[in-house]
Parts: sequence; C-alpha cells; structure tokens
Amino acid sequence: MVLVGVAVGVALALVAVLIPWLPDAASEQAGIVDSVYWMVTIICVLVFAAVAGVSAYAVYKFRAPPGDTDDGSPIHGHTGLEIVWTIIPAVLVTAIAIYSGVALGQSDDLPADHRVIEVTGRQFTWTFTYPDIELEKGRPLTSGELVVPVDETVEFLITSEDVIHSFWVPEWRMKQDAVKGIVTRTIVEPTKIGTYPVICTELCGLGHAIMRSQARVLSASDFNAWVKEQRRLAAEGASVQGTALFTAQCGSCHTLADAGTTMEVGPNLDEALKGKDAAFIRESIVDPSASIAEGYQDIMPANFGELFTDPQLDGLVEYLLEATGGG
Ligand code: HEC
Ligand SMILES: [Cu+2]
Repeated sequence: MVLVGVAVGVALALVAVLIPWLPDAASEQAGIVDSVYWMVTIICVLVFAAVAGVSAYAVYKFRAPPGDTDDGSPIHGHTGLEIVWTIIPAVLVTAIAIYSGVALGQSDDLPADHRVIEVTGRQFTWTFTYPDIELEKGRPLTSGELVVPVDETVEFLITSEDVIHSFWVPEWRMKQDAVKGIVTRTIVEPTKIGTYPVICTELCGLGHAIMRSQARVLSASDFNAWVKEQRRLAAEGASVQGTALFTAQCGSCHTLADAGTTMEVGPNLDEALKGKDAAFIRESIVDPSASIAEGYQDIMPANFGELFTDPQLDGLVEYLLEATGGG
C-alpha cells in the first residue's frame, strides 16, 4: 500500500510539474501575480492532502468490524486540536491577504512616463483609442485591435457603452471590468513581442463568446510604422484599404472569398450581398439593427459608424460592392 501510494504521488508530481499550467507570462506584472497564484495553490494542495490523508487513515483504522451495530462512544471534543485547527488557517489566510496586498500595490505602480490607451467595451467588440496620437486633425487614433510597443508601461482607462464587460489579456495577467458611466483602470507593461488574445470575461449577452480581439506587442520601430500606416489608411479613401479594414474588423464574423475570411457568426457576404446596392451595405454596417438578416441574431457591433472615418466607410462599401459583384 505504501509502494502504491509513493508511485501515485510520483506520477501526480510529474503531471503537476511538467504541464505548463499558465499561459506565457508576457508582462512586468505577470511575475508577482503568478507567485500569488502558486502560493495559494500550494497552500490548498497541502491542506487538501492533509485532510484527505487523515480522513483515509481514519476510515481504514476505525472501520466498524462486521456485525458491530453499536453507536460510537460519545466524544466531548478536544480543546488542543480545536486551537490548532483555528490558528493554522488564520495564519494561512492572513499570509495570503498580506502577500496579495503587496502584489496589488506593486502592480498598481504607475511611472510618470507612460502611455494612456482608452478601452471601450460594447456588445460585442472592443475599441482602443490612443488620445496622444493624432490620426488626422483633431481625431485620435482608434483601432479594433490593440497594438502596443514592447517595454513601455500602459495605463488602460476602461469603460463600457452598455452592459458590464471585462478586459483581459491572459498573458499579461491583468483583468479589469468595463462598466458604463465609470472609468476603471489597469496598468500593464508588456515585456514580450507577440500576438495575444483580448478576451471579454464578463458574460455580456448573446455574442459574449465572440467578444474577442487581439493584442499585438511590437518593437518601438514597428509600432511607429503601424501608427504611420494607420494615418496613411485614414487619409486614403481608396478600396485598397477595404480588404485590410474588412479582415481586421469584419473577418472575425463574416465569410468573404475576396478577403479570404471564413467565419460564419454572421451571414456569408458572398451570398448575402449578391445584387445588393451601396445604400443597403452602408446601412448594414452603420446601423446593423435596422434590419436583421433572417436566421441570425442582432449581435453585429453598432459602432462602426463612429469607428471609421467617412473615407474609410466609403472605401469599405465600395470594396464590398466590387468583391461581391453587386451594384
Ligand atoms: C461580432 C460579429 C460581427 C462583426 C464583427 C461584423 N458583423 Fe456583420 N453581421 C453579423 C451578424 C450576426 C449579422 C446578421 C444580423 C444582422 O443583420 O444584423 C451581420 C450582418 C451584416 C450584413 C447584412 C447581411 C444581410 O444579409 O443582411 C452586412 C452587409 C455586414 N454584416 C457587414 C459587416 C461588415 C462590413 C463588418 C465590418 C465592418 C461586419 N459586418 C462586422 C455579425 C458581425
Ligand atoms: Cu463583453
């Protein structure tokens, strides 16, 4: 029995150590958050092992022999034991509270030199606004994907236009609710170049499961190139940008052969837009609730009219007309 116990223990320990339980840690804040997580997990594992071990031993040792129908002998408790099992949890819980407080304080540290990005949740998309970057005169850069330079601290100011959402990039370990009427914040310094999912983690309605975007962490020079590209696209009204816009903003829900997208959350536009005119397409984008395609639910984001500049919108409509052979 001891041998079996040791073998099971070794096997479980290997599973525990060899599986990468947490996603890549890609921010300055991830280290301390993970250490809190592992501290709590290890305490829980030890407490569980102790309780389960004593229970198993008691079941084995004090088992009633066959035919024994007596009540057990009455017990009046054990003061020493009660003191011990009150003090140990009290110490553990206090330690967790103190360590979490320290972690919270550290991850809330905002250096004077930082970038601000506004995050707006809306059923069922994210919009990211860069108040310090001018796209064109008097209009800040906005984007449906989150693009940030590596190794720069970002203060995210988060809000919602409707119900409660929650902004989360697992690899950064920070998560914050988006609530209409108030601005919450979270601070992240991304430390690894890469592409990570942005996830809504607050059940927010029919399209909650597809309320995702991506966070791209770029080198400083790639980030500047991206900003330049966004300015160029905004200035241009041409349909070249149609494909890029479509892939970035619409491809997560719609199939369109010309853009190479294959998702089917919304209607297949190759079929749905056959023979449709520019006015219909424009209304579908700006005011998607005006008419709901049969068999689908009203989950298409309603803020594209604000997100896109007029030339962008014209370009997109023109592109869709060309791509689906309508007109
Ligand atoms: C979150 C998923 C989602 C995104 C993102 C999205 N759509 Fe939709 N779209 C839908 C759904 C669902 C419908 C069907 C319901 C409706 O008509 O509103 C729809 C309907 C449409 C229709 C009308 C189709 C018809 O048969 O009436 C058009 C046109 C359209 N979308 C274009 C776009 C464009 C262009 C974009 C990007 C700017 C976009 N959509 C982004 C989900 C989405
Ligand atoms: Cu949401």
